[in-house]
Amino acid sequence: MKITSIEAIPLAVPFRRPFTFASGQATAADHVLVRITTDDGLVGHGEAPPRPYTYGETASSIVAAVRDLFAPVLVGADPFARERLRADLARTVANNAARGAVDVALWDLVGQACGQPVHVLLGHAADDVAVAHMIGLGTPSEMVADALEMNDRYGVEAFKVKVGRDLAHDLAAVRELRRELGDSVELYADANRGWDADTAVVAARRLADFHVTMLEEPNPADDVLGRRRIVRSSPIPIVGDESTITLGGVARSLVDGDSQAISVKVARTGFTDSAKIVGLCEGLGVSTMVGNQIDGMLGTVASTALACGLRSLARHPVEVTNFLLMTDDVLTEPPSIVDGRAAARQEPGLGVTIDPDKLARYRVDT
Ligand code: MUC
Ligand code: MG
Repeated sequence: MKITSIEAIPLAVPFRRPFTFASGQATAADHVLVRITTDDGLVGHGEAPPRPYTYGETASSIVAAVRDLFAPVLVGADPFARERLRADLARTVANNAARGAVDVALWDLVGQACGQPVHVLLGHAADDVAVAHMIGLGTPSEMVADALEMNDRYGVEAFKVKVGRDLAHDLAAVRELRRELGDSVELYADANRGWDADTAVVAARRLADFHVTMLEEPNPADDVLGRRRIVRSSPIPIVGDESTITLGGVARSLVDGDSQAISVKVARTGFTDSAKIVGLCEGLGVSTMVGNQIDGMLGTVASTALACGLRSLARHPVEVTNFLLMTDDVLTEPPSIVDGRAAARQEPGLGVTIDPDKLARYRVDT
């Protein structure tokens, strides 16, 4: 099997409401659909969500990276040669979302060629996983209303609460969430680097008082000594997310003592490097969990497949609810969440079909 073409198609799908966090705000899904076609007629898909405030990529940079840097490496190659392709693609530094989407599309192709779903190829740890919902910044009552709706409507019982603003405001929101949701739900927090180290040291202790289980990216990890001070004094694990975006970066962060658990995102490390990161962390006794790069529907299907594929990831609730922000998308069948769980698709590859009318409606390159 040989790759004959690779396309990067920019899309624009409106959100129902903006999603806000300490380092930025997303107002629409300006994602890039990556489509790889082979000489035997198979078509694999991946989705790249640009997050300029986190990684510097834009839809235009993703289209250019796929077209100018990755396509010349991929056309003519065998999608099964994933290790060789990984090394070739890694010669381009950064551009993580672009490379992640290419890797997802390659696994989609391999799964289709083998007649196996991706989560089965990865290791088939589970067929479904518990879901976590990420609550964006807002007033305490807005944040509580969001959580209660996800709990009532979808049965979700784990919530990642965005924090990283004025600490009193963040603590008021967490207090309200704990009071309204009760003691049995899991709350964990993500500051997206919004605090300085002194604030974060206090925040970690106060959050633990509300039985918050983990704290993600409390401050910029580049504030090296400040970050280590937070890790040393925190009663709850400090999770690396945007500071741990490559295999080597995860290793360095763990060795240096900057993080104690790792958020793994298929949107930036695809399946191949996500699996390597999980293996590294397993060997070190470090917990991993599937995070969400404000993924669209295709990315959500991929994240669920990753979690169902690998046992360490299947253990913690998986962040796969952000697609609900989208008014629509290009898949014929949206992901579903039932009784707080998301199921892996059982069809070969990712099991997704692109709706041609929706693609024509939402693509912005014509
Ligand atoms: C997260 O976990 O930080 C917000 C920006 C981004 O790139 O990912 C999200 C969620
Ligand atoms: Mg995060």
